[in-house]
Amino acid sequence: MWPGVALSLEIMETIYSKKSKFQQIDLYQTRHHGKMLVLDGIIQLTEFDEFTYQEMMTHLPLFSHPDPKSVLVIGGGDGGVLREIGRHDVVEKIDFCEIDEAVIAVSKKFLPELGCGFDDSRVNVHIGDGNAFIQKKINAYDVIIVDSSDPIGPGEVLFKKAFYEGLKNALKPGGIIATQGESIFMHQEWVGTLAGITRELFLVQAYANIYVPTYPGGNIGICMGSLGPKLVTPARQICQSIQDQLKYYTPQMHKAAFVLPYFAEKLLKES
Ligand code: SPD
Repeated sequence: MWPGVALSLEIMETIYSKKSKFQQIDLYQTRHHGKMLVLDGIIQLTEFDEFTYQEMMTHLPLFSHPDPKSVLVIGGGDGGVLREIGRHDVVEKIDFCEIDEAVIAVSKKFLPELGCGFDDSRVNVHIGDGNAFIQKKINAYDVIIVDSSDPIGPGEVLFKKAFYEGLKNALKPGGIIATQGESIFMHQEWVGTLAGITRELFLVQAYANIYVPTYPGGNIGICMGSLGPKLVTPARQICQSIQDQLKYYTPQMHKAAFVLPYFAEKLLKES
């Protein structure tokens, strides 16, 4: 996907390697970064830095919402986002829709620190197409998180305007979405497209940038839309017992993530 650009990690062992109905799934033991999950040749996570992405994908929207009771996660079959949502007692119901049940099985078996997200009794698992799932939902969720792979293969449909229209319709008044927003360095066309779509559809739109050393460019974005609440400042206080479980998110990081380099500001404005 990124001709001329590569990241090298030394692999000690292949733990799992199989083609599912939808994609090639590989799990490796690396020398330094722990286990690494790769889908269709693209790194999805390593044990070394997965916390940055899962925490920010989850806590940015959940702390931006004043009272998130009903949450939907699309994608994220590894369970990491579910693990993070589980820290919020205020959440009553977590619907989860993933197209590839083989990813869930691999995570539960080999990545227990992520797969544990499925142990939460509030989680209802639906196996199927996220776009089809969302188009049937109206006024159902306070927060929707889309933890997708990249816009090729099974994730492609999740980067289209029709999908975002479905997300908007599925939100309750005052609802918030957070979607995997690619890299302001490596994927400017996709970032621009997502920003344009969310600006057109939502009352409030914002884009956060976070460090993820093993993603292309060492960073990734989170594209957010809101039907009411501000996004760039938390609406709820974090209690110390949750803060102590986290490694990346703090109320200060919440605000800082939306402060972007000038070129990215311009890209988002002009999209
Ligand atoms: N370029 C890779 C983007 C991967 C985003 N999804 C990762 C899944 C982690 N829960």
